[in-house]
Amino acid sequence: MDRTLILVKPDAMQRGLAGEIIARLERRGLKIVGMKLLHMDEALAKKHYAIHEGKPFFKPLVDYITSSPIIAAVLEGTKSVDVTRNTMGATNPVEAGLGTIRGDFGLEIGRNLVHGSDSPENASKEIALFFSPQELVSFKRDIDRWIIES
Ligand code: D4T
Repeated sequence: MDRTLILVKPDAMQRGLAGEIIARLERRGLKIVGMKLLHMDEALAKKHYAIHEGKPFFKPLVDYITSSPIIAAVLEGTKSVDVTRNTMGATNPVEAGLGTIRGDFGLEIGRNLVHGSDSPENASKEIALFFSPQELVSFKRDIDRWIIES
């Protein structure tokens, strides 16, 4: 399964950009196979960002990601991790290219609108943090059509 996890972060939710962000990823051809609105608690935030524990931006990052409800979604499609990350743009919006989500809407690294898994291995782990298998649908790809199987 070529899947990735995205999070529409609190700044994007507060600015009313969730639809715009998801639409951009959908228009590239990625399929939404899971989606939920949730308010991350500190424990989930610390697990999700465990790799950054001990870094100076860790606490602000956890405070920020838990500051309001967010949207978590699982996207499926060819090279979904890479396609999602190049649609998002560089982590620091100042360095993100125009035409990318962060390049078009962001300015601060601590308010960079959207998360996307950075490898297929991490995508699997992150998807399991946010979704049970029963919460995901599977699609059967038939050249240019997608048929919902469940
Ligand atoms: P996420 O994980 O949110 O999709 O972002 P990236 O994959 O693009 O970037 P990351 O893991 O390196 O950083 C996670 C998160 O921390 C914030 N951050 C990062 C920050 O506030 N200051 C920093 O110096 C860095 C490197 C932004 C994204």
